Amino acid sequence: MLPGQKGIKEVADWLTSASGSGGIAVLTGAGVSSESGIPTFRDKLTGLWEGYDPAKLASPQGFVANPALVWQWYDWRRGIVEAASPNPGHLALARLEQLSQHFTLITQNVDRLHHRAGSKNIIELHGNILNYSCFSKRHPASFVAPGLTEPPLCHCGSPLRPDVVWFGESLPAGAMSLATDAVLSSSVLMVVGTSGLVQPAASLPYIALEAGIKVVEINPVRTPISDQVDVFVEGPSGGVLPHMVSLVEER
Ligand code: BV8
Repeated sequence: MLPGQKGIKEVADWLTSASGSGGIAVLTGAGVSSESGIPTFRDKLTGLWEGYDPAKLASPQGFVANPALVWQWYDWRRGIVEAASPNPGHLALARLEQLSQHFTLITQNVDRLHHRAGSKNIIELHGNILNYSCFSKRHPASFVAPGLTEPPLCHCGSPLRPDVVWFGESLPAGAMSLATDAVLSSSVLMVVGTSGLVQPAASLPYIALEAGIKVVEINPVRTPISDQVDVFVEGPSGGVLPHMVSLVEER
């Protein structure tokens, strides 16, 4: 049997027993949305933005240096997100949650596709691109007229920005401790579609490994944790996850 296939059956056994008692935690990154047509952070961004460093645009410094450019970059991304649909990988994770007594989905993604796929217990570590915030509060998408080419001012006088966590900004209060607790109270952590480069989210698999929790990684490309996890399944999440969850449903 191919190692990948053997891994999938073994993981299905672990998920079946974890769904009953131990609990399942999942950490997702941009890769889980790539089959929905949303560019990941570190693949080449096509079109107008080629050659820009996303980490520079996704930062307070980048916004202050060129608010119109950052505003248009997020407007472009928001358009892609709004036109995208959850893919079979998102749907499989929502199904796995229905099959599990204790299930937490921790995502680095800001596209809300897990919510649209039907997942319920979600921790968004990096915010939500469809909303806005200013330096004092959150604002819903409806607060801003479409088609602007630079950030409008909030009535508090500060410029509006996307409601996401930029590099150099702290995560939402309590998000990391909630995520860490969810990982430590599970018997399996699935790490899906992340390059494992962004902290502190990237520390979660190591926390699980330290605690002796089984860690399963799904990614078409090996990452810094691939040699340390219990099972590395090489493949796209949109193909691997539905197959894995169908094996759990058969048991
Ligand atoms: C913070 C929102 C306190 C914005 C994002 C140590 C500790 C703490 C902080 C740091 C630290 N070291 C450095 C830092 C600073 C920084 C950081 O981590 N820098 C890195 C780049 C070195 N961290 C921070 O600033 C964080 N804040 O800790 O506050 C602090 C602050 C400063 C200094 C110290 C402490 C805030 C980080 C949040 C940044 N915001 N997003 C936006 O979206 O515009 S992060 C951004 O990257 C996205 O959320 C993205 O999801 C995330 C992580 O990337 P990935 O999801 O992994 O995506 P990537 O493209 O990299 O990889 C995609 C993967 O998918 C690949 O592996 C690919 O093979 C795979 N794939 C492709 N197709 C598929 C697939 N997998 C499965 N199926 C497929 N079909």
